[in-house]
Amino acid sequence: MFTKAYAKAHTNIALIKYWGKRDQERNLPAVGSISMTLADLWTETTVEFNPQLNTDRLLLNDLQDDQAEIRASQFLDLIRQHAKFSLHAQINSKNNFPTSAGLASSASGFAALALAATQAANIPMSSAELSALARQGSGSAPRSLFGGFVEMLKGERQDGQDSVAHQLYDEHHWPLNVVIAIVTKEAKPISSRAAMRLTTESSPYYSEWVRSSERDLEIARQAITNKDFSLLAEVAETSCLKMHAAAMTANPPCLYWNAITLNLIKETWDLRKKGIAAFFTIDAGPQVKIFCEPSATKCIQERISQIENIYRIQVTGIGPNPIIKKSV
Ligand code: 2P0
Repeated sequence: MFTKAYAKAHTNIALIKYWGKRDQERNLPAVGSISMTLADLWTETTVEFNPQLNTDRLLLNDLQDDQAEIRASQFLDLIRQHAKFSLHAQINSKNNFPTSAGLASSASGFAALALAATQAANIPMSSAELSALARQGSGSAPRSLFGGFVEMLKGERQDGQDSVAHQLYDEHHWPLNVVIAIVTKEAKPISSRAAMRLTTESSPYYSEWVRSSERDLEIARQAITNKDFSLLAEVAETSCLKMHAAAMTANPPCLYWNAITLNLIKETWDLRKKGIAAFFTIDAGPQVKIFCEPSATKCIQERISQIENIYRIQVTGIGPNPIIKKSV
């Protein structure tokens, strides 16, 4: 029995980064990661399997997008294989934030698609199974299956069944804010997937990146448990800088930063020296995300709005679990 289903999943930002895969084909991460789910950035997706369709159709932000449609259809193939049926679906997906601005739309996008599609196909899945499914869409997507602070395990098994996400703490544990500085509207020069591959194959720092990640995860878990902002600041910036150092030293180099990114890094360090509880993180793009204690938000916003050529600043808190509804 097929129905229509809706899911809303929030995007997430990694504090301890995922970069590199131990298995390309199954999309298994080489390192674990820890993220914070964001309150105000989300994807809403409806999926309806329909016997009258002979291909999957996707509307992304009300527009046709051939590339995204192919990726979504390949993802639904996994569900069709699992459930042994052959129906195609109409998918409508909307982000309430700019889709290609380096704000992890693939994380919330594939989390929402996994939840809505399995619900619409009436396939009961455990949390671990959902994680494994979402991971095959995007490595950061399992983290968006939960609110609050989330850890994604790299796992050891070849079939990837232990490479799953789980919630460390919900969104009430430690309210933090993120000030997101969007410094360009341009698409990233190289996809995360391609850059991870280059880094794995050619960076002399890659093995050290993988080796040292276990310790970073341990420190971050401890910092979050104890709500120790200084410790989290130190380990999150270290993880981010090591990830980018490994990517920059790939051949050819994968450099995501621009001059404004560097200005924002220096500004964040300057603020911290002055006693403001703030630290930065940067993903596969030049945007800078500044984590802070809520009381520091206004000051940070004011300071970074003085920096030239910032295109937009958005502030968000820590977000909840996804919402899933049947028959909308
Ligand atoms: C992260 N990023 O932990 C890291 C940090 C970007 C930088 O996960 O190839 O789109 O689909 O598994 O999830 C972005 O990579 O990569 C990412 P795939 P994904 O958030």
